[in-house]
Amino acid sequence: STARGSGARDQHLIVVSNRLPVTIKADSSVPGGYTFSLSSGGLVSALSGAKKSMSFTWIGWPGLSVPTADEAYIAEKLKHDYSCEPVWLDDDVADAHYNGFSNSILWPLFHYHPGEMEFDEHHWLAYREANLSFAEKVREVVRQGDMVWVQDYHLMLLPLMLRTLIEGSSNQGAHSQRELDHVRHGLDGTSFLQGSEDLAPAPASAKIQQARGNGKGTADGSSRRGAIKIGFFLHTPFPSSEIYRILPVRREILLGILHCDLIGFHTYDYARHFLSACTRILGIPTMPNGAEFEGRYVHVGTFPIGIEPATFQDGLNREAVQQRIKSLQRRFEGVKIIVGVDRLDYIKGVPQKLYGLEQFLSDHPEWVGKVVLVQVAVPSRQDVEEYQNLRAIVNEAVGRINGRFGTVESMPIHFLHRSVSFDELCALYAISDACLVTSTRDGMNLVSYEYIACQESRNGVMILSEFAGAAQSLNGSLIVNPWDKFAVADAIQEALTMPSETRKANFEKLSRYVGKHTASWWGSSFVKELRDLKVTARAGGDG
Ligand code: GDG
Repeated sequence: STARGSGARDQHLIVVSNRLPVTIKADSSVPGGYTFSLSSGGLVSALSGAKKSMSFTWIGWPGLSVPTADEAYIAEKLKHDYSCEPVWLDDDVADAHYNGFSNSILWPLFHYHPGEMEFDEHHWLAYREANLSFAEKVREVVRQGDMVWVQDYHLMLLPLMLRTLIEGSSNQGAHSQRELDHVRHGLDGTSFLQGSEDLAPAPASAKIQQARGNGKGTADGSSRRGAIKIGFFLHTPFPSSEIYRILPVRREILLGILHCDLIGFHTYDYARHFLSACTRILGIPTMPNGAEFEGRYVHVGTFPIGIEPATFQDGLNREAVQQRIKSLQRRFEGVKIIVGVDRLDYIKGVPQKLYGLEQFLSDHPEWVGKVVLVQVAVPSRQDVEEYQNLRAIVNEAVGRINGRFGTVESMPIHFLHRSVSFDELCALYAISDACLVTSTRDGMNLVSYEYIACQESRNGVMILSEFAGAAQSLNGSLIVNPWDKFAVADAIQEALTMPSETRKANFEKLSRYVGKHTASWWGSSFVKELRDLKVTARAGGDG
C-alpha cells in the first residue's frame, strides 16, 4: 500500500479532487455489499509516477451516498486498498455543488459561455459547504510538512479554508469565529454575501453548525503558519479577465486559490489571464511567474498535462484489438474514416464539427459515400439543462446531414451517444485517417494526444481547434477555427489528401511531443516544483 507508513516520515502528498478515483457500486451479491474498482484517467496515471517516490493519500467524494451504517466499511476498504479517504456529502449539497455551482456557473464561465451561466446563491452556499467538508477531511489527515495538491474548479475555496483551518489556528480543534465568518460570509469580508444570513435556507450541515458553535476565538495566527504546502491545478481554461469578472463571487474565488504556494495551468495564456484578473479585480502586484499576496509569494506556472502513450500502445498490441481493427477495416474498405471522441458537452463544439463536415460534403460531392465521421459522444452531466438542449441540437444536425448525404449503402455520420470500451477506443483511433477536435474552448483536450498515440502505423492527420489548450503544444496538427465551417471543410480536404511524407513528418513531431510530455511527467513536474519551493514566511498579517 502507498498509504503513509508509521516509520520514517518521507514527504507525504495529499491529493484532493472532487471525485475519488475509485468507482464504488452497491452489489448485494458480494461480501460487504459493495464492489470497488480503480477508475482510469489522466489523474490516476499522472500520480502513478509520483506514487513510487512518495507516500500519498487521495481525498474525494466517493460518488454515491450510502446508509450511514455502511460508511465505515467503505472508508476502511478505500483506505486500505486504495489509500483513499472519502468525503461524504449530503445528496442535495453534492448536487448543488457539482451540478449547480461547479457545472452551471464556473464551467460555462471558464469556457466563455456566460450566457449559459446561471448564478444562484443557494449553489454558492453549497459550493462553500462542500469545500468546507473537504477542508475538514484534509485537516483530519494532514500532518506538519505535508504537501496538499488540490485539483480543479470544484475546489477553488479549499486552499483558503485549509490555511484558515490548519494554519490560522493554534488549536486544531477550534477555530476563531472571525475566521469561520470569513468562510461563511464574503471571503474578503466585503462582498454581497455580507447579507447571506437572510438568503434562502443555506444547506448548512451539522458539521458547519458544530464548527460555528465551537468558535472560541482561539487563533493566535502564528504557530502553524507554513505548516503545509498547498498546490492547485486548474484543468479548465482560465478565461480572460473580461469574462472572468462577470462572476458575482469573482473576488472570493481568486482569494480562494491565492492561499496556495503554487498554482498551475495547462497553458501560458491561462496563467496570464489569472494573473491579470488578480491585478484588475484585487489590485494585487503580479509578475509573470506569480503574485504577492499577504506577504507570501504565490508561484504561478504552466504544466501541460498529457497521457500515458504506453497504455494505448499496449492496447493496440492486444490480440482482441488487432482482430477488431481488421474487422473494422474490412467493414470500411475504400472509405476514409474521421474519428471524433467527445463528452457531449457544449464546449466540445460537436455542432460545429457537424457543420464543418456538412460544408465539406457539399463543397466536395466526390467524397460522398467515400468518407465517414465516426463520432463517439459520451453522455455527460445530463442533469444540467444546457446539456439536454445540446443533445437535441446535435441529434437534429446528425439527422439532417445523414438525410442529405446518406445513401442506401452508407451514412456519412456514425453517431454513438454512449461510451465505448477502452479496446474499442484504441481500435477506432487506429483505423482512422484523421481525428477531428473542434472544441470551442477546452483546457487541454486529451483525445488529440490519444489519437496520436495510436497512429504509429497510419500517420493520420490531427485536425485541432485553435481553442483547445492542446493547440499550443501539438505542433504538426492542422489548426482550425471551429466557428469557420469553411475552414473546417478545407482542413478535412487537406487531411484526406495530404501526401504520406507530410503526414509522416507531422506525425513524428507530434509523437515525440506526446511521448515526452506524459501524464506522469506532468504529475511529477508539478509535485517537484511544489516540493522545491522555498516558502517565504507570511508576515504576521491578520492573525
Ligand atoms: C478535462 C478538460 C483536459 C471519452 N470517451 C470515451 C473515453 N473518453 C476519454 C478519452 C479521454 C477523456 O475521456 C476525455 O478527456 P479530454 O481531455 O478530452 O476532456 P475532458 O473530459 O473535458 O477533461 C480537458 C482534461 O480535463 C485533463 O486536464 O484535457 O480540456 O476539459 O481520456 O479517452 N474513454 C473510453 N470510452 C469512451 O467512450 N474508454
